[in-house]
Amino acid sequence: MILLTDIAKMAPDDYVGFTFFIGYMAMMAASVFFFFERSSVSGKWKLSLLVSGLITFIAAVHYYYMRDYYMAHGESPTFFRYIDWTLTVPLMCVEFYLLTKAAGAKFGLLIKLILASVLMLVAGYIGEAFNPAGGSTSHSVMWGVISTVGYIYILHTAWMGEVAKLAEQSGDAVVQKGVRILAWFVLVGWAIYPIGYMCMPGGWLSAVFAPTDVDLFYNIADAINKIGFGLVVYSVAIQDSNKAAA
Ligand SMILES: *C/C=C(C)/C=C/C=C(C)/C=C/C1=C(C)CCCC1(C)C
Repeated sequence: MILLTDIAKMAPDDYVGFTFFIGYMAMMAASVFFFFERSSVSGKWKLSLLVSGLITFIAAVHYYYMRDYYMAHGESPTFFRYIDWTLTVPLMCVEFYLLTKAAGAKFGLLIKLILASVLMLVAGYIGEAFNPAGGSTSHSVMWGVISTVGYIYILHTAWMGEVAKLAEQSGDAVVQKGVRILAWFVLVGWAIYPIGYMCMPGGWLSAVFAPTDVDLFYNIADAINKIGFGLVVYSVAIQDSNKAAA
């Protein structure tokens, strides 16, 4: 009931609300696509597609709640946002691990990537959720910088570290290209998140953007990264399955 009255009140220029609704639907549609397409790829890729579908499905469920939270309170659903990321970012690390596993990726690589994402997200959560009323620049910058350490570790691993080296060693052009595109997602797509973070009160961009614009950036970034990542993995899986069948 609350939901229906709030939808009726949604302003035509509520872009944040718009991206919550469209983000929810896009994540749902992408999940259906990845789950169904598992039957089109060869056995060794089915787990990767399942993970792609889980990432967008977990996001869809969180968007369902975040959308309503935003409609009811008109503020950022920071708590749900970070639960979503804490589940989905490690699953994106699993995608890197599965792609390079055939080339010899060790379980330790996955653990290191997950620890770096936990650092990135816990620091980001403290930065946002415990930002003093009215906003504190020193608080947001300090936790933002700590979070960036985790981000740079993942970025480095994907571009120059273990993931990049394993892709190189695999001698498989399809996997190499896939890993390279995912590394671009981490460099460009993931860089949208710190921009959103800086819109919060006290943040470096708070003079230019409204506090709710945090969610505008996060919603756009989530759609690009979660669905995009899954599509890259899907394209690698399809190409490799066709190659094997030929
Ligand atoms: C599906 C969700 C994804 C891919 C989320 C990624 C989130 C980040 C890359 C967040 C990074 C942040 C920083 C690098 C500094 C400021 C705080 C964060 C958490 C927004």
